Amino acid sequence: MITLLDYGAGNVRSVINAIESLGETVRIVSDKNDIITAKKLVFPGVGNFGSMMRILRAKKYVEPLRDYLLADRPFLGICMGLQALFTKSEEAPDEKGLNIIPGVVKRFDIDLAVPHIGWNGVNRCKPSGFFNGLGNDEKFYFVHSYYIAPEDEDAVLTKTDYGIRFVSSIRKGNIIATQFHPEKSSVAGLTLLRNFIAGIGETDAPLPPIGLTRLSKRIIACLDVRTNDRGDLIVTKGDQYDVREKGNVRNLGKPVELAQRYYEEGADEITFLNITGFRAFPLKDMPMIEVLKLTSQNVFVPLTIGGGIRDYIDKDGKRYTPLEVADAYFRSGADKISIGSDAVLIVEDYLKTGEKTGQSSIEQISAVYGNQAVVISIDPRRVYVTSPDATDHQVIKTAFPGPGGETWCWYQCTVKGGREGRNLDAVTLAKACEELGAGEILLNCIDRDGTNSGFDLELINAVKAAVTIPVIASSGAGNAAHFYDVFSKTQVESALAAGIFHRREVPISEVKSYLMTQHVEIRPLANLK
Ligand code: 1PR
Repeated sequence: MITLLDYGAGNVRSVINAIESLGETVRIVSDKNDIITAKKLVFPGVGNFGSMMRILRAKKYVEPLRDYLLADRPFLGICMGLQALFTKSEEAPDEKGLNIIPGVVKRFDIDLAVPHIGWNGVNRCKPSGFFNGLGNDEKFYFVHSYYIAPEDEDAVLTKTDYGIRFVSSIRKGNIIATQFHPEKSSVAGLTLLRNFIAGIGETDAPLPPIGLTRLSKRIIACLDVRTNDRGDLIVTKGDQYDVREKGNVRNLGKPVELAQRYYEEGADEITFLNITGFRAFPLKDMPMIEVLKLTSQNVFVPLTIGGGIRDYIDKDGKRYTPLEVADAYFRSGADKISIGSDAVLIVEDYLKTGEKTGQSSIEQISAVYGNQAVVISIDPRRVYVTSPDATDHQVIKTAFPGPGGETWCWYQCTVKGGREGRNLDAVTLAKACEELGAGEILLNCIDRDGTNSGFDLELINAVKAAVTIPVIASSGAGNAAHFYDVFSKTQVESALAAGIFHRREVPISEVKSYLMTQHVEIRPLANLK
């Protein structure tokens, strides 16, 4: 029996599912006695250091946790569960950590995108049975803006490179904790969990040589989900956002089954977009909640869910905040939520006043779950102009002139799945969302969507240059070479595709194999057997 500390933020369901998939049962801590009586304690978490410590204090968990750890009983901390062990964090200078390992949690101050999101390697600094069964080139899923800096090296188990070399896991007696997420790291991560459950022994295996670890470019499979006219929940795919063919909504499969297939084929992440989520209250019949619950039982890579994350007032006048909608998604297995239409409306207001209200969905959700959990999905469409002076928007010079020979264009943000254009450009939107607390941009392009003609590199370069958070390139992938184009001609961290995967035109394995031949760093295909 594994005891799991759930302090209320983050995707604990994935950790539960991962542990249960290994044949263990999980008991969730409901009061401090559960910590005292635990045989093996797992403490996962994402989000904000300050809010985590405040919750732990309010629930009176701090003392029993410290007692448990000081008694050197089996413990696995994940992400915030690692950072909590330290003395303090730059993220919340007024809060004290558990101070089991002297040291500070620091914010990345590097020339690369922050958060550090994706699959990176680890350099082992001391032998440990925790890594039994794993090769040296395994990659694990990271998502964080802060890293631990222990005062001494005694407890350092692994280090990872991302702009600097930072400590990516620690071990002190029976206490082990990782900055990366084993529960989201496919088979390699499940192996670590199995080793923890079995009891981490020692090992005589020699330490592999220390090398530079590299963050992989991520390949993301995207599932646009909606109900068809018969009321079935299906994966669909549009051409420039038009999902109907001969009047019917295109049906490309079932969401849970397709997600499972992409996991097995080596997708580094899976995104579900509830494309008609703007119409109805998403918590009413909760189809996406069920999809997430079922998918996260067997899919151990990060899951993002978008569509309909905003404020709601139901027919009885009850108000639901975006945070409540997001809470339901995180509890059901999502690691990140994506906000589309609401982000446009938020930024329109923000630009009018220049003031952050703290009330928007972006601010509310990032304050609790951390910036890395908030993705902004942008649905822009090209608008040509004759010269930069012809508009107030951020323009780019294009190598693909418009119908009247125009060589300038801007990218108009849309809401409601491209149905309504707004007076806001994609570059300005992305910048403002970063200021408000978003952690990643999912950059679609309506002109390229479903066309198989390649990513819009001009749009991608313009947005990427405007932000310091990671950007996911989306729309237009038609073959493996298009992925190489986007990774070699832009600085994006990841690329997303839908149609070519759904129609089995280009499998994920082909994309990855091709990128490997071109020396693009990618996560090797998982061996799930
Ligand atoms: O506005 O917060 O409710 O979110 C709605 C979400 O649904 C947004 O993220 C929006 O992008 C998405 N969406 C709405 N309508 C459509 C539609 O297609 N009619 N899908 C839609 C957007 C775009 C991609 C797609 C890529 C790759 N789909 O994510 O998967 O373009 O496609 P390709 O590789 O086949 O070219 P809210």
